[in-house]
Formats: sequence, structure tokens, C-alpha cells
Amino acid sequence: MNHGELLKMGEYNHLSIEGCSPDIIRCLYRFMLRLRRCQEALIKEYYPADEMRCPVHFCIGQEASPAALSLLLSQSDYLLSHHRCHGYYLAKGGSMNALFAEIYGRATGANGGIAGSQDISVHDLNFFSGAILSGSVAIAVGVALGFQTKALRSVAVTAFGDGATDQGIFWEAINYAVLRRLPLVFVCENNRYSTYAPLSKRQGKENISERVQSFGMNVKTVFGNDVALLYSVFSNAIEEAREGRGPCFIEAFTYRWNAHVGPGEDDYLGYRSVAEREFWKKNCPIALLEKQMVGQNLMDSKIKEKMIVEIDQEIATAFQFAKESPFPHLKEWSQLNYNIDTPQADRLLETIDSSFFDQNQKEAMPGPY
Ligand SMILES: Cc1ncc(C[n+]2csc(CCOP(=O)(O)OP(=O)(O)O)c2C)c(N)n1
Repeated sequence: MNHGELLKMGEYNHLSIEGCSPDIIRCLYRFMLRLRRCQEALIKEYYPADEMRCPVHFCIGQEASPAALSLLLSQSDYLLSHHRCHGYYLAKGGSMNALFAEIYGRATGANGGIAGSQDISVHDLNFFSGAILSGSVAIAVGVALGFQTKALRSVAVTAFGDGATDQGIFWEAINYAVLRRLPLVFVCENNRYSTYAPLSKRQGKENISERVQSFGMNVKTVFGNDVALLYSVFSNAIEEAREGRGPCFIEAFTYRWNAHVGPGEDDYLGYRSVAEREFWKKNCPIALLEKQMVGQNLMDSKIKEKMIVEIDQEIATAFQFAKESPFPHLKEWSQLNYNIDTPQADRLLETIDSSFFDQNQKEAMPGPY
């Protein structure tokens, strides 16, 4: 499977909800709708208000993977994500209030307003994300090794884009995970682009899964907008890893509808064809599931309207919470070093020149990132 071949398919009509209970289907749908609407609301609110002062990588069109994971991980499992992390943060139980507050740079944010959108991490939820491509993949190997060493039944899942596979450390991580049969699931959301560069311009061949498989890894390639399929494939992979049967690499083909970064459009740059964008919009993960649900009497306009009202209320509350929260203060910086066992990090913190920190965020940051 690759992006070029998928476009020739036209319409995807393989989504089947037969293997899932109605409750699971409803939860998957609700998660995707909630994620979609919260992203859309943030995009709408970004300008002209200009109060969100960090780069934000939205994930419209890519709701299926986090939705599937949201029902499969326990508290003790770790989820380590890349910069496009909002869906994964919510999947691990992160609150919308703390997400919005983080993007608004407020003290009540998931990371005290200091991390911003692409580095959100919540220790209590065992959720971590990071802007360094493939950084989380490498850290996930360490986490899984820890689980194995301590004979725990926990699993690490790392979710990232195809851009992570441009990094050398990604291939080292694959090799080591296979070698040690680590309890680790790799989820690669292949949306074809790293910023504005297609995979074909970055790698000799568009066959990530094939190359990963050549390391001895168990591999699956799936249409990443089929949330029911993802749920089943992720579920099996997580179960296998938990039972000590080793890691799995899942390549989920999907597409981001929005710009690489920020609330605006970047298609004026001409890096993506109209046909491609139309294909992926036609095969929207939410619409594909909804069609099946309507066919099985699991969804109608009344149920959907009720869901939207609840979700929009949660979003409105999150905006209010974020906007009414205070900005962080410099004197609290030391408290942001969560690991008190790292005196070296404490010493580094003391060397930071606080004059760089614009507490009132008067200057917008240049981009793109
Ligand atoms: C090591 C490293 N190199 C470059 C970057 C700059 N960068 C940020 S996002 C991005 C594109 C990532 O694409 P992908 O991993 O496919 O995820 P997507 O943005 O498509 O979701 C790049 C190159 C970075 N963050 N880290």
C-alpha cells in the first residue's frame, strides 16, 4: 500500500462495524467528533484574537488512530507521541481544559503553560509528546525495556508521522525492539508529508513497512481512516506485546486536512494536489464510520445533535478556563522540574537566563516549525 495507489481506489467502502460492540462504536465516533470539533474551534479562535502564542499542529483528518487507542490502553501503559499530539493526549485521558490552557500559555495548562502544543506531557497519565522527530520513538524503547526488565505487563505505544522514519534513530529503535522482543507498539501515521516534502522526495522508496519488516518486525499496513479496522489491529498488537510476544509496527495511511502548522492554509504553496485532498476528504474517518452507524441504526440526527451540544459545551468551558487562567510566573520555574532526583537538571535550570522569558507574551513567535 502507498498513497499513490490509495488515490486510485476512489471511495473506501470496506469499513465494517460487525466485529465491534455498539458501545465501542459509539465511543470511537464520539472521540473522533470531539477531537475534530475541538481542533476546529481552536483554529477558528486563533485569529484575529492572537492569544495562542505557540506553534500548533492540528490533526483534522487524523482522528481515527487516537480514537482507537483511547479505548485500548490502561493507566499503566505509556503513550509517547510526536508533535501532532492533541488526539493522543486526549486518548490517554488528558483534560480539554488543561489542553486549551497549555496552548494559551497559562499556568493551569497541562505543563504549566511552558511546553506549548507540541511538547505536552502528563506524568500521571503516562503520556508524553515531543517536537524532536523520532525522539519519542527512542524514548519508548527505553520505557518498554523498563517494563520488560521489571517483568511488568504494561505496554508502550509510540505514535508518530512518516517524518520520524527519516531519522537514523528510528531504525535503531526498530532493530533494538525486535532484538529484545520489547512490549512496544509502533504506530506510524503516514500522511505522506514531512512539512511540505512528500516521502518520495525524502526516501529512495515509499515502502516504509517493507523495510521495517526486513528487520524481523511484525508489520501491518492499514487504511488509517478506518477506525474499526484500526481498533482491531491495535487491539491485537497491544495484546501480543502485553503477552510477551514482541513488538509490532503498524503503518496507518491517513492525511491531515489542515496546514502543517498553525490555523491557516498552506495549500497555496502547491505541494499537495487537489485530487489528493478531495480523496481524503471524501474518505473522512468520521463520515465513514457514521455511514455504517446510520445503516445499523446506531446513529441519527437527534443522537448526533445531542453529542454536538455536549461536546461544544465542553469546548466552551475549556476556552473560558484557559482565558481566565493566569500566566505562569518566573518564581514557579523551579517547580516545573518534575523530577527531583536530577540535581544536574536543577543546576541547568539555574543557568537559564530568565530575561528571555516574556511573561506577557507580547512578541509572537516566528514560524513555521
Ligand atoms: C529532528 C528534527 N528535525 C526536524 C524537525 C522539524 N520538523 C518539525 S515537524 C516536521 C515534519 C514532521 O512530519 P511527520 O513526522 O510526517 O509528521 P506530520 O507533521 O506529518 O504529522 C519537521 C521536519 C524536528 N522537529 N525534529
